[in-house]
Amino acid sequence: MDDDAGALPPKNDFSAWFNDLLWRAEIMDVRYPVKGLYVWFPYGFAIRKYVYQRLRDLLDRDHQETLFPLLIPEQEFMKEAEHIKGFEDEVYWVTHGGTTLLDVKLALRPTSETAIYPMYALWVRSHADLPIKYYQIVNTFRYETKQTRPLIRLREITSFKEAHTVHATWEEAEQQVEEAIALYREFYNGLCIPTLISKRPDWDKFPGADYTIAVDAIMPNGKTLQIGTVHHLGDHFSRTFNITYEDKNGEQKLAYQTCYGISERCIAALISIHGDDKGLILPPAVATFQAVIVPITIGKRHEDVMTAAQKLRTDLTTAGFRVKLDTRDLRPGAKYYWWELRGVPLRLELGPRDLDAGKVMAVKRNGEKTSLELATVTEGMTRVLGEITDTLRARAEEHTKSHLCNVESMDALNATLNEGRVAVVHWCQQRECGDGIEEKTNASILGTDVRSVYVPVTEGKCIACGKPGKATLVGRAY
Ligand code: P5A
Ligand code: ZN
Repeated sequence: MDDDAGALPPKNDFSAWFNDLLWRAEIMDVRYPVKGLYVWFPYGFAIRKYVYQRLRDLLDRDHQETLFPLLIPEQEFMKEAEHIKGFEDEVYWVTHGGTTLLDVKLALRPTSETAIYPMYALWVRSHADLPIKYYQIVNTFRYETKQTRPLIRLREITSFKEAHTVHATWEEAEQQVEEAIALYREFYNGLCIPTLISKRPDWDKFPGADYTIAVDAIMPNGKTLQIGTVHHLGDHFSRTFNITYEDKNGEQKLAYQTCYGISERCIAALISIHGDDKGLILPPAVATFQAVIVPITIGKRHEDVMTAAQKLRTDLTTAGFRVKLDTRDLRPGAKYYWWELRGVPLRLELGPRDLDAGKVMAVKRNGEKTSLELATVTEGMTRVLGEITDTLRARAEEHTKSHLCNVESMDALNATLNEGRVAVVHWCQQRECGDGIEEKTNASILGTDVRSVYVPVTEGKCIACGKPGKATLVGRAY
């Protein structure tokens, strides 16, 4: 990478900071010559690997991983009316095989309901087959017309985790929605990303769903990013695709379904929420390297220090840490700068004096220093990495708390949004008032029934009409 091309813009110039950091920290290259498609650098792809491994581990507790085809025949795609309406403007079509026009057009999956559910219809026979809880992690394609951005709004979503479940009753599907929300909460807590979880208004639910629960994060500029959704599909798709089962009394019954998804937006949130003016800050759980060892060698102690640094690396690697030993022929200062930009949580500086004292200097990404005993270095690492995680989580929570504001009038709402904050208002849940609020503020109603410690469930007068209303999040969304 070319580190000489000026400095990273400050984080308060968020868009510039984000775009610049993606290439400087070697996460994504945005120069691929198709709009909305981007390339993962190996360093960024390693972060993705650790993030998605956590997601897999959570799902694997009671889901099974599967893999469906990318191409969906037109007849299947066109079966569910609401779903088509929601996606028809976003679908890429494959129309030719070589020079031959295909008999049946094939859609590149924008999401896989219409690929998976015809197969579920074949697989589900009796109540004993239920519930089904499968997921896949695949690329999906959406011809997005809003401004595309790396990791945030892609035309090829490279890392789409979609889970699709089938249940005997509406209530069991509702229970699954709750479990999926709990799972996403745990996932994001592991990434130290505070979430706002709420029920989307009816006009903003997933095409073909009974209702949608969304997970939003507040980005540094106060805009919200939808970083996951959980949908109760009722029997909309099971009717269309004929997913039925024989119940205990031998009767044929319609099944009920849910689906829920997360994309690489989780990594956009991770980078944005934790980073600072110096660059990336990665939580140890998903850092490409959890620590970098920088040997400080001078004169004739070079060999000693290098030998000790290699031993340190071996000890830490054996204990399960991801560690990089930076032996490049660069000044230590240049190495510090390099690894700070790339967000490594801990730097281990090892020089002759540390060595003689049986110690190594551990410097956290925020500059805090602690001296660790070499003899018990793995315990020391565990403790310090734990502290780093706690600090990051607390810092992110503070950001979220300070970007939420209770608002009781339209004027105050506009002011709050313009300050880059997310508002909590009361809203009567009527579409008319919702449209009014959105138009007057150029913002979105994110949702009601907010599940967040920062947003108590309250009732009050609708800020548009004065009738009784529920606590509702309003924000400017990506
Ligand atoms: C749930 C999984 C679905 O597609 N079908 C299977 C359901 N829901 S969704 O809300 O449309 O998408 C799930 C999540 O994916 C992210 N997302 C995107 N990320 C990057 N670029 C895009 N173009 C994009 N579109 C959706 C969102 O986080 C969304 O919640
Ligand atoms: Zn109202």
